[in-house]
Amino acid sequence: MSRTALRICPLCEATCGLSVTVEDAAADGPHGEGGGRITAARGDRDDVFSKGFLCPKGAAFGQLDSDPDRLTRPLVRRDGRLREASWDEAFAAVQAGLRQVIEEHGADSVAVVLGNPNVHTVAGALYPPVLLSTLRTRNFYTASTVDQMPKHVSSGLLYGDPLAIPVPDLDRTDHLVVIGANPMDSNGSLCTAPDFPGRLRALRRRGGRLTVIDPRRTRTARIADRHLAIRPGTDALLLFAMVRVLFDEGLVDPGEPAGRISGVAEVERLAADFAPEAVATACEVPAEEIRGLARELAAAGRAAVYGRVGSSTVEFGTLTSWLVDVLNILTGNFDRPGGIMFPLSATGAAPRPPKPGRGFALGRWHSRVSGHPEAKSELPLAALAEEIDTPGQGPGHPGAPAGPVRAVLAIAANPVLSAPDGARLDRALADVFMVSVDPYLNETSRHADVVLPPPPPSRSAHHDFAFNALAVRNQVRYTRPVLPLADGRPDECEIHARLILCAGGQDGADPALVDAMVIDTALGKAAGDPHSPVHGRHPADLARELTGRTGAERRLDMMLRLGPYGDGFGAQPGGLTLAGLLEHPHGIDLGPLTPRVPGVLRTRSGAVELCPEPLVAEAARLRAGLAARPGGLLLVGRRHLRSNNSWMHNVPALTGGSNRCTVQVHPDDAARLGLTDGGLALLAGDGGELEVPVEITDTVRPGVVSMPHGWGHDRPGTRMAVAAADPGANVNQLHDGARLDVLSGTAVLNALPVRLAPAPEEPAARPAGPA
Ligand SMILES: Nc1nc2c(c(=O)[nH]1)N[C@H]1C(S)=C(S)[C@@H](COP(=O)(O)OP(=O)(O)OC[C@H]3O[C@@H](n4cnc5c(=O)[nH]c(N)nc54)[C@H](O)[C@@H]3O)O[C@H]1N2
Ligand SMILES: Nc1nc2c(c(=O)[nH]1)N[C@H]1C(S)=C(S)[C@@H](COP(=O)(O)OP(=O)(O)OC[C@H]3O[C@@H](n4cnc5c(=O)[nH]c(N)nc54)[C@H](O)[C@@H]3O)O[C@H]1N2
Ligand code: SF4
Ligand SMILES: [Mo]
Repeated sequence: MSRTALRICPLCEATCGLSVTVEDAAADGPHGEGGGRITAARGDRDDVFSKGFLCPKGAAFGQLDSDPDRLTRPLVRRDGRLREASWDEAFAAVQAGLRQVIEEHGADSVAVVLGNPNVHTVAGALYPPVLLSTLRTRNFYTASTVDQMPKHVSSGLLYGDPLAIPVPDLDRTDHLVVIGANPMDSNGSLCTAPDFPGRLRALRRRGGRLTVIDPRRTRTARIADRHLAIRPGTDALLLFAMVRVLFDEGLVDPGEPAGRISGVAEVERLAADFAPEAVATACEVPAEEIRGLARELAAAGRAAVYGRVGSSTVEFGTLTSWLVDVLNILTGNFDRPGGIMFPLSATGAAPRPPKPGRGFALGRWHSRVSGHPEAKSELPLAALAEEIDTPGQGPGHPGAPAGPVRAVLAIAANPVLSAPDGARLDRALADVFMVSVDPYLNETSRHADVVLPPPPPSRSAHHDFAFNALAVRNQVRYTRPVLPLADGRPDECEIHARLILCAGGQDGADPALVDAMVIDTALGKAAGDPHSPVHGRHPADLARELTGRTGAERRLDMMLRLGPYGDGFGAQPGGLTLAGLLEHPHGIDLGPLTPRVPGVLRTRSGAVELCPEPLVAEAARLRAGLAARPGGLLLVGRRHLRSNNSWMHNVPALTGGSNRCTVQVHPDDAARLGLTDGGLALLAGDGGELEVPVEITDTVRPGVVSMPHGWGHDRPGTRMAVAAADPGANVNQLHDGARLDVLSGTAVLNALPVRLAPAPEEPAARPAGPA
């Protein structure tokens, strides 16, 4: 019997609605899942946001969902080998291992590592904050510090809230400037917009302009009106020069929010050093192009500057992320339709009267070994290996943990491939007590003492807690699991809840207690808040009103009801509730983005603080480096439409074709270096060297080479047969982990100096392989 069901795609930030064909089966499926499987996936034409769009990854949802290499039972290490165990045995092992480390070495000796899929799962949104407050460790690491942390820091400094990230109002802008992003392949990031390609085409159709700044002629650059093939790592210079042009030519006009912005004159003084002529050589972009772009931005009715990974994972990532917003603000494109705007998510905080906030602090504590400042309570993922493998107390950095990390809880994370110098982390992880919450036995989880596999997405509920706060249109959608769990198998929320109990030494207690405690605390807080619609009501009475089949659903119901569109537990009749949302399986459209300043601001002054002190210091550092002009090859990354970071190379439908791990080289560089297309090259960086097949293409500019990340699936002890058959090489082995954007602790993954030569005839001795 087959039927169709709806499911939001969890595979990238676009959050498309899928209509899946389900083949039900009574018994357990072939791989120990509950009965049934997904046999096809199409775009849901009635989805209020994605309107039928889907990409090749969404189309492969069924294959990805029923990948036979997915783990179905927990694994526990006994006598050095990972063996299948019962869930109770696995959690008992987790608690014993964690409690021993905590009791002997203290709370900070446990590191929590959260990977990217946590922003795509309900469990990843709801439980890690509780886990962290239970563990109370300063060793907290996430994929943000190999990704968007610079944007959090810049938002924290500008707006007082690191989570207040304005997004380009794609559907209403007249000129979009894309810096270091390739949404035609990535489907967009920090800008949730199903059918990003269609939205870009619509921009062109309505007479708007698209400018792309990228060292590669990406698929996004190919549909643009203007492509500036900048020298990698120099965007801060180019953007500063644009700011200078705006001031020089009297084009600064912040518009409506002007009365709420401080520090404009200070920014003008900072920009004085960055005339277009002064930066043109370093950026390898003619001064007139820079001037022209600044003028066009100021002249556009409604324009938005948008920067992503290539503007973030670079030496001046925070400065660049800040300059993106500065340009939007100075040209009057901040917080207005067609510019950059703050979404209002259905589970976010309800708007309240503006008041000065607590501001945003950096460096409240530091890492032990290298003294990296925390940012948003996180330490740099690039520093995890040294925090494990360096003994002793360290030189006494302020607020640093007292000793090394001795246990690692990795949830949906594969840092052995995604972080710099994975080989070092690979060795270090072998020596700690480790728990992985991961569906695969991969390069990272193979080191775990306990692996806790979550069920596949078809058997998980879905709501985009994270991405609705970054979406180009306000809307809300929720989908329940489309297939049942196998008997006794916990969903990922229950896995997280039990992990929290283990961390607190309470294994065996009812995991529902975790949700009950969160609900009790949140309702207590709301009841005590004079601005809340439930002010003065009894938390226990409110809790009884919550609906939902699971603790996570009850929490969603609570957040919706207290949120900006909520029913306020009856105070706003007709407002959102979980029950109401379930009546709209294709979602509820909540309208276009609306201005949110000053309500969204949390700075101490209550204003947008345009020129924060830490960035003044960074600007000085940028200026100091302007004179030096290192030549040589620079490495940048790239993403392939049919891939996602490190974990989709095991899905046959997504492999092959142009989705290959090659080093792309411009024909001029290839000729100069004696490289041939398809031949092997030796690529070397600070951290190591790799042999990689050469792909000669003029889509990379001269002086730039490009390699994708997430490859290197050739380690023993993994269970990903398809990926292992075409393993590729791990580009992050070229990075030694020492280069960071200093303010945010984000690894420099783009604009890395590298050397390239034909590989020697005899295969070179490879860098030390996996243990
Ligand atoms: N050189 C270079 N390196 C990069 C980047 C780059 O551009 N260049 N990009 C960086 C970026 S932007 C990011 S976000 C990071 C990503 O870094 P990571 O988050 O470490 O990498 P992923 O490959 O996304 O790995 C996710 C892990 O989650 C598991 N997983 C998948 N689905 C689920 C699920 O539903 N539940 C659970 N519990 N686990 C699941 C996968 O099996 C995998 O082990 O990589 C970064 N690394
Ligand atoms: N298909 C696919 N989709 C994905 C992912 C994936 O792996 N595959 N990963 C997901 C994740 S975790 C994320 S964070 C997003 C990322 O989404 P995007 O940021 O759109 O993705 P990238 O393709 O990494 O784009 C970065 C671009 O920056 C360019 N670049 C590199 N260095 C510089 C520089 O110094 N200056 C400028 N101006 N440009 C530079 C690169 O050439 C590249 O084209 O994508 C998400 N979606
Ligand atoms: S763009 Fe593709 S991977 Fe991303 S949510 Fe949509 S269907 Fe899924
Ligand atoms: Mo990312």
